[in-house]
Amino acid sequence: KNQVFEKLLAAKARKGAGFLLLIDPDKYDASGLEQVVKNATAFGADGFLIGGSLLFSNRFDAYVQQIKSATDLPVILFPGHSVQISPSADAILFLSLLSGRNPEFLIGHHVTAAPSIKAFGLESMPTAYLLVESGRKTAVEFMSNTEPIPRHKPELAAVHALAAEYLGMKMIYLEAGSGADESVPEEMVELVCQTVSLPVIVGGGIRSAQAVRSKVDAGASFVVVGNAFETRNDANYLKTMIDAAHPNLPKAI
Ligand code: 1GP
Repeated sequence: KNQVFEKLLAAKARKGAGFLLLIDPDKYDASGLEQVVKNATAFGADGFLIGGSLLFSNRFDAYVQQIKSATDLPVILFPGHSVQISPSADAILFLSLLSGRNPEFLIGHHVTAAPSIKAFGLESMPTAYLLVESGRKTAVEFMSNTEPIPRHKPELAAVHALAAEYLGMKMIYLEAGSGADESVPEEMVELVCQTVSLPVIVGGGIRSAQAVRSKVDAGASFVVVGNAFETRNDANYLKTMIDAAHPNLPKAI
């Protein structure tokens, strides 16, 4: 029970922060998928998120199995929709899109998904998903039909995060959206981290080791990167990005 969550917290405590690789399986071919999972595992990533805003092909479960067989790190569902649930994963980020006011993404999909989560025995990690304005409209903004938090209003993100903590959620996910023009501002990460005692995940539009490190320095417990590796298949780049999320390890930049 809560094994994946405990594992993530332990990694964060030991390494200073953690690195999660987001995989949108539709963006990789079979050998590319296996390669990036094996490389990330070898380079010390802390887990994999699988998901995206668009529907995957009907091979979703096969993709999850393929990832599981290439790594012993936690494989965590990051569903853009309640159909993205697989019995082969270890856990699920049970996301509530708290920054929005669309009931389907606050509770609707959760009710649809709950029986599968129970039947599959997936570990559920209740997570407040806060979408932050990041330039051009992102897929998650469009698909969820919600308004993101203005990027110059860190105090709005902080009060949403506080409400999440009082609702009993386990983590906060500050999301700029996959492939975002601009990542979540450091001032916002910092204020959210000062306001709540929950682990804060930051993702969306992070493309450099410096950007990874500046989110960690602002207080992020976990940094998520996905898009950057879909467009740049470079093992050394992947390694540098992972190292940047681990300030307590000797290899860190
Ligand atoms: C998206 O936060 C994740 O949900 C990661 O974003 O794909 O832009 O790295 P990128």
